[in-house]
Amino acid sequence: MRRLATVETMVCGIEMQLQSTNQGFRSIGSLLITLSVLLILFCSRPLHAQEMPEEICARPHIGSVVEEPADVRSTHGVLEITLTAFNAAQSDGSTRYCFIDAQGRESPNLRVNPGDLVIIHLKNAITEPNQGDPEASHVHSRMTGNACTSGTMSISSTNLHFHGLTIPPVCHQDDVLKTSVQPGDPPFEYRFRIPENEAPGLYWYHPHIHGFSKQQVLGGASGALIVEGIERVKREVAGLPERVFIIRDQDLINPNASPSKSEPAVPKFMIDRDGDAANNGTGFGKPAKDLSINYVPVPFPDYPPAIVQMKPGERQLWRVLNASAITYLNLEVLFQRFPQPLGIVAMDGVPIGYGVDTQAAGESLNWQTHLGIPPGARVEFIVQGPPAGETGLLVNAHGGHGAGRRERHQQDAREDYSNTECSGTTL
Ligand SMILES: [Cu+2]
Repeated sequence: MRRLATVETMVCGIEMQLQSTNQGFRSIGSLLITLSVLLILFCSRPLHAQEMPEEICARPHIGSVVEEPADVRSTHGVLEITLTAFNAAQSDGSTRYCFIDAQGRESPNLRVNPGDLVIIHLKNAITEPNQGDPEASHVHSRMTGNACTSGTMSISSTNLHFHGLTIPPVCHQDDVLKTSVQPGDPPFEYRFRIPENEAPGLYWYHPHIHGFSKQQVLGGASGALIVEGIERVKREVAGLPERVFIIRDQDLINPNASPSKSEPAVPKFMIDRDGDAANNGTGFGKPAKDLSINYVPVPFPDYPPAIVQMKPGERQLWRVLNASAITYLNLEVLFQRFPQPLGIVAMDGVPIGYGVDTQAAGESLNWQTHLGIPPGARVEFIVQGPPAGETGLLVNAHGGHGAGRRERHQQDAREDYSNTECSGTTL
């Protein structure tokens, strides 16, 4: 079992009481001011872009409160946005990738309605990686100058795939075989219409440069796309606060940490060239990848959890995207170590029972205590917050429940994997 996040009840309401109390009791004012400031810091959303405006692909600190991606909504039937692909080499040798809009928002949620027109101006600001890197010179074909027919697949190329949307694989829509935007190219325009009959739910966007998708997705190049209207299909979610959680994997932040005996040992046949596709471990006391939730890293070996805040006992709709390159998730929400019921509303952007029986679909939730989510997949579910004063845990439960269950889950996951929309790659 690996922790991802603690689920904590919010204390924001106390902030106002302390401030008003502070005005009335000047003799202990300094203490109360300190308390107020601490609570305001605890309750307010961290503003990473404003804290570090100069940092490209800025990421929250380990142990941060999980911040939702910014929402960009369509207006009058049109969602128009400029996204720029950036990369940023890190001192540990890893490279971050991200999409940033004109307002500086990283990997925003794109919220659309069926029938909407989507216009994305994609710019490529990726800088060349180290010269001499054999992967950097791994180019499948020469640049042509026309992004539609380029076919250039290199580590500094970019394009967009709209994972799950039923739009045509043609240039300016969802083609990823030829479409490739190079650094210095003029902005490339994506222009397509969300089908009127697109199921409401969670989809996502990421670059799909063949041979390099994995590095870019591991680096964080991904974001959510939400087709609105799920509450009209599933009335149980109407009025619920919703959260968007994007779980990504990345190379180990502490690759030199000592192997841990609590990490599961994986049979050799399970270990592939990525280390281990199920991310149960390399077989040597370390996981293959670290995970992050909305970019808050939760690294091996201590897994210091990110913090998810909820009101006590509050029911919320969690829209969880596994934007990992290789990692299969088996999520559980634990209160006092007990897995809590999670009411599945939709999988892979399609509400349960959608299109089968409208009446039955409108009233059906699928209650489970753990959720197997292969790379690229999405699960949307209702979760209830812990009681006041209690803290829950969001965990990736691989390895915590005995080998039998683990192997069964891996089989399930591997079967699911063959059904993901991006065939032929690890995504
Ligand atoms: Cu995909």
